[in-house]
Amino acid sequence: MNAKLQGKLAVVTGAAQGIGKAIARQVAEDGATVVIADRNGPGAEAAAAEIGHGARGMRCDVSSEADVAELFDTVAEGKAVDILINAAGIVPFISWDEVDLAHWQKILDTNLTGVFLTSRKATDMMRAEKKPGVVLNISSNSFFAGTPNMAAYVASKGGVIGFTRALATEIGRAGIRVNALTPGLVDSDGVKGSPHADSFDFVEMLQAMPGRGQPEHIAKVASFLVSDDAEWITGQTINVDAGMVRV
Ligand code: NAD
Ligand code: 4PL
Repeated sequence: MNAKLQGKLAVVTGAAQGIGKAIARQVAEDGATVVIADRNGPGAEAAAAEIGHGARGMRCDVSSEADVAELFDTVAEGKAVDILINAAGIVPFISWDEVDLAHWQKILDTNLTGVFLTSRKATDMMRAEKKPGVVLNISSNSFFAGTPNMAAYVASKGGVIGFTRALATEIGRAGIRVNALTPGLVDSDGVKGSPHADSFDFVEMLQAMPGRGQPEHIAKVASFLVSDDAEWITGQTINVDAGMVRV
């Protein structure tokens, strides 16, 4: 077993299914103790049981400040986690004519404010203990591509990249690294179950390499980025999309 994350405590949000779940599995296999935090509480617990390695599941809506406070205050009895991976997200398929303020707000609340809330709490706790730590935010290559039918989503994912850069700059002195990862289209549970799944078929033609992105493609890079092998990488956006966009 590769134990590059041995002894680390990691929170992975949105890990009841999809990319987050694959990341939780990979970091657990790489030695970390994992807490799966998801709005879907039973799903979080089921994923944790499936992954094993001492993984635990907790219900947490990342857009709720109270839920996020409760998560981090209970997860290690008030002690800081080593690793925060923000994978919780809503992936909409909605044409521009349908985008109203309620939709915009809902997407921003989870995809961007959720990243702020968890980062706020986790990095405050790390610094209180003078503990080095890592934050990894799952953005999307749709920010570079301007992918259609997801305007609020693309805006939220650009916000995540901007926030990643700013936080990394401010917090590097505390020994905390902050990076973003931008997947291209991935056959996640959410995408496979979407009534619009076929609408993304055009993406494969845009990739340099053929094939459909899988959650495991993302998980391997995520585990590297939160490991000490990436100790000199911070404030960066790592694109993982079979060469669809060249950043
Ligand atoms: P998915 O729908 O399969 O899983 C998303 C998970 O997030 C679900 O378990 C859901 O319950 C959880 N979640 C949603 N809102 C939440 C909230 N407010 N609080 C806590 N948990 C919440 O999605 P996925 O395709 O695996 O996407 C995971 C991440 O990867 C998202 O951030 C998404 O934007 C990003 N991403 C996905 C793709 C893709 O093609 N699938 C591409 C680029 C980026
Ligand atoms: C290229 O983040 O980046 C579809 C769905 N196609 O969610 C995404 C691309 C989707 C993407 C995304």
